Amino acid sequence: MNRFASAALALTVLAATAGCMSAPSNLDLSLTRPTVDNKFVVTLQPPAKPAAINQLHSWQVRLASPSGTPIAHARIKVDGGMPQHGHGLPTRPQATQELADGTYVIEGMKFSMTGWWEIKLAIDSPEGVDKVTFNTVVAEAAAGR
Ligand SMILES: [Cu+2]
Repeated sequence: MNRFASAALALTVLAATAGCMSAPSNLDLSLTRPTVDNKFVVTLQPPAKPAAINQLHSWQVRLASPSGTPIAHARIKVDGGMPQHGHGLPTRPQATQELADGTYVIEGMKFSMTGWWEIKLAIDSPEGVDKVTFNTVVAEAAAGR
């Protein structure tokens, strides 16, 4: 094998390794999930149009009991980050409004790069305290504009 061929091979191996750092293929991307202790069922609603990288966007969270009763007057703390990169969210999103039917608005969401992000919600309500983690994959397509 000549030097050029082995360099090309090394590059191929490098590309394959970088490929492994893309989001795990078995990620649970469900937008409706039970909380860790099954006190609530949480539905996360992303913006209608995927937000561009480094642009602020709002999400909505719908909070219900396991039997479907909306949970009002909850406080929701938002945390998250990229598990594969070891960094958190670039902003500190806040639940700023409570709409009807246990729906809350989260403002200040921002993704600074493509890939696998976790969105972690800590819920504190008159019905109890619990938490839930959602996975979201920010795709290249969303990064375009
Ligand atoms: Cu990252």
